Amino acid sequence: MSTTAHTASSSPASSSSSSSHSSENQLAPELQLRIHELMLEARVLEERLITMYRQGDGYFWIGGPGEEAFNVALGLLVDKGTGVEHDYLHLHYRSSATLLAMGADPVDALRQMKNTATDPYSRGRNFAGHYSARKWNVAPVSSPIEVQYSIAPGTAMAQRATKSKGITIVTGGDAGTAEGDFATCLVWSSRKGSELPMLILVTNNQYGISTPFEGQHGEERISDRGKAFGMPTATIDGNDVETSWFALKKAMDYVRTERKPYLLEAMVSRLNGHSSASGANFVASEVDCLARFEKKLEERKLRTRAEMDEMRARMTQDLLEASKRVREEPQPKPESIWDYVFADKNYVAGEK
Ligand SMILES: Cc1ncc(C[n+]2csc(CCOP(=O)(O)OP(=O)(O)O)c2C)c(N)n1
Ligand SMILES: [Mg+2]
Repeated sequence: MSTTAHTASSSPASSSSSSSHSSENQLAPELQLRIHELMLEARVLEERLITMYRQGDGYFWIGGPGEEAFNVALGLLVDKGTGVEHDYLHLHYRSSATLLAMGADPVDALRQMKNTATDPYSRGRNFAGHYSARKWNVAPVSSPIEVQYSIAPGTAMAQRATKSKGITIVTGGDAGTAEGDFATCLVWSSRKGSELPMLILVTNNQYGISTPFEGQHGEERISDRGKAFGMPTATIDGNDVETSWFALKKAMDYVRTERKPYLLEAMVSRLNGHSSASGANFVASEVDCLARFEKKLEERKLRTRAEMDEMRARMTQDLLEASKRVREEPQPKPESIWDYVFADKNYVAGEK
């Protein structure tokens, strides 16, 4: 796995110093503990979703075990809110940890798995990991892969047109970058004089369902493609919490300040295979970012193994109980089938 960080010759704005950093390469202890808690919660949530699927409380599972280090950092760094003044997110179906880090209730993910009418993301209409949250500018996650890359320039254009401070963040997998939408994103975000404030992310787990990364790409790194469009790029070890945090911070600072695109590729793991279609069993041969971070926390004497085990047991028990409650929640009524097909209000014109 390539873990080399590199930056294109066009120099991005340097990361501003922040109170979240306790040294050059280490985050402040409280932030490390918060990140760990969120990573653990995201992992336990995905384990519960897989169990629900296996027990017949859902039709399909897909999610993000193996992307927690990168995705939690992303969620914590987002400027969340509604409208152009805040960041827009065009996410992937492996983004659960980002949503949790932004403050989402994990029980809502169970509701989506069970397709209840109480599911706030799709009212029981979509499957696991397909988030959508107007209050935080999270555009609906799409099952057809990669379309988010050609949709995202739209919100970035609105941010450019209104001279707002928000940025647009788009993320997706490595295999999907073979599709035209990814090229569309690079073209539209980088037109000279009309550059867009876009953080373009790729989480590279080196698989597209069952197709290995090897042999699919002419370029050495996916991020290298951004160089042809004059944007700063980097490929980083997305399994490392601090590498992810500092790389995201640097890239975001650049996009926020320069109002231009940045392409960041994170090498991550796919810890439970592609989806329930491939069994969703744990793949022990891949790097586990959570286990790696826990070892670091122990070495740094920030959290003991016993404390982490206790946290995991408590979170597992809480979500088990929540899943039982969710089972009893109502399913969407048949007569509601046409709801949400079209917008019921003209939000663009300001209708509330
Ligand atoms: C347009 C489109 N083509 C094919 C598929 C089937 N499909 C679902 S996931 C997937 C692989 C995606 O791989 P990647 O982009 O690397 O994301 P990952 O699942 O590895 O995170 C494919 C081909 C799809 N959903 N949409
Ligand atoms: Mg992939």
